[in-house]
Amino acid sequence: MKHHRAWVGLGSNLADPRSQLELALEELDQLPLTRLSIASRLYTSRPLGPRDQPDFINAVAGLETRLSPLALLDQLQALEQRHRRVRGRHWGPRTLDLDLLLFDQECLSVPRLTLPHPEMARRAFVLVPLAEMAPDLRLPDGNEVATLAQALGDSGNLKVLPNR
Ligand code: ROI
Repeated sequence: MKHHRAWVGLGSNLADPRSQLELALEELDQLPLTRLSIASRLYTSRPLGPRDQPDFINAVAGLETRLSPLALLDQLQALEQRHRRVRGRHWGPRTLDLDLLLFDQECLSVPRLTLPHPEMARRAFVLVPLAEMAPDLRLPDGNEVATLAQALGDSGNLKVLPNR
């Protein structure tokens, strides 16, 4: 079975977001046929979408996996459920959000999953942590992560979270 490289975006703005993310990173490393190979620093970011919600903590993780994209998605969704993610208002606050951003250089569009993640090139809270680890990484369309991140400037008002 072949190894794949997957990138996952993590976000939380409820119920001690820093702990949600720190625990989620450990749990990603425990998923079947998967290990965490790299994690970005944690960032605080202003909410994209409705403003009347707490700031988010965001990070990105690089996984090595032998799962298929949909099997990995199943695992990520089960992990979200274990954090008792409340599915409330669209684009509202959440305890843990895991977005499958990239899976090798695959382009996929099925009802459950679009790869690359269709919003990632517009989201500073995804591109800035990703560029920290993999500036030379390119999306399947040829765009370089660092270039996309620079183009967004400081739109998400991202700040590295100080260590506790
Ligand atoms: N805004 C920020 N800053 N970070 C997120 O992770 C995030 N996730 C979301 C919405 C509500 C769109 N806004 C966000 O799902």
